Amino acid sequence: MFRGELVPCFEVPARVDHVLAELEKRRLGLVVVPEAFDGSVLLGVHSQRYLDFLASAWDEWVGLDVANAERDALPSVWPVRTLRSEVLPSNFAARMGLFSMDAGSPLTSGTWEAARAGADCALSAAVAVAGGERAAFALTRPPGHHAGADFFGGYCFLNNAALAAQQLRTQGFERVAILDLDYHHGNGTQAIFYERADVYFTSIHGDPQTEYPFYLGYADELGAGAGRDFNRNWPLPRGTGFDVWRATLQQALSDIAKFGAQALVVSLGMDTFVGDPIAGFTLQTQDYLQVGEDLAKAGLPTVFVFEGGYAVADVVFSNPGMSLKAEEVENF
Ligand code: Q9C
Ligand code: ZN
Repeated sequence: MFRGELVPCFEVPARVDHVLAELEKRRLGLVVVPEAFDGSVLLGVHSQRYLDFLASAWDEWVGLDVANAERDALPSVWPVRTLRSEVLPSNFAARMGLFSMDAGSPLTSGTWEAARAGADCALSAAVAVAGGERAAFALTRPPGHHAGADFFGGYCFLNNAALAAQQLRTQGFERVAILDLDYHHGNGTQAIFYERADVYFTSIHGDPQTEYPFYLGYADELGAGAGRDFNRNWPLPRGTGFDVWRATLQQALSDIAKFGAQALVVSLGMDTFVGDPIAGFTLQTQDYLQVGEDLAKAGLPTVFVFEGGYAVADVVFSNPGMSLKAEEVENF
């Protein structure tokens, strides 16, 4: 829903198809299908009532009217401020609004299955890193970082990066850092860990004064309770280029080192790219090589989780020099 009309979604399957095709072509590493996790692992991050809603939402929607099978479900009413959000209404539209944050993230027939598969992908990457891999990239969609413990929005339903971080905690990493590089602030991930000292969250993003998700992501959000000083935001103005962005990245990495992180989860949104249709930074293709070098220098076991990035055909790497040679692939 955009300006009163239903418009095509930016978050489309082709995003992942392009990246996967390029990964296979350039042989950047072993490509594996994720394992399927038991649904109970999602409770490490999300509430039971939210998961129950998501799992049954499509069938409920079609149950209201068989014609709904041909149209997406969108929220139309929300429990803002003085309205009650602890009471679970039986009305479907009321529950849809209770569990959502915007009108730009429709539910469609495969949403739950796709979100589950995306979460499986992030969890599998975390398991691989916990098992000794230096890094693993979870090629997920839908993305996850806007999804909170009990709400969807910003094209996100299950918080893949939060699930990966929680999995690393469960598998013995005492201190885990999440570095969110998507153009949009990772409000869901921040909120999930806001009162925890064991997971440090830091994000570089467009200033919420002008950029989605608007209502979170300011520099004065430092964490609360036991989590005080374990949250740090780096809002930057629309139009920010690579020099300033990279200097900010280095500050964020320095804080992650001071925190004493034993593992890193990178929310890898590629909507920082200059050609992105819904974002405002101006990073260029070759800049991402330096981002990779900076992240490598952090020297931490790392789970990369795909987030946004909507310049669909350009989001893949177009530098043939990046491909590994056959013997390097063997050693990957
Ligand atoms: N006219 C992620 O990048 N607003 N989500 C779009 C388009 C929502 C982005 C407005 C942006 C959500 C994961
Ligand atoms: Zn984004």
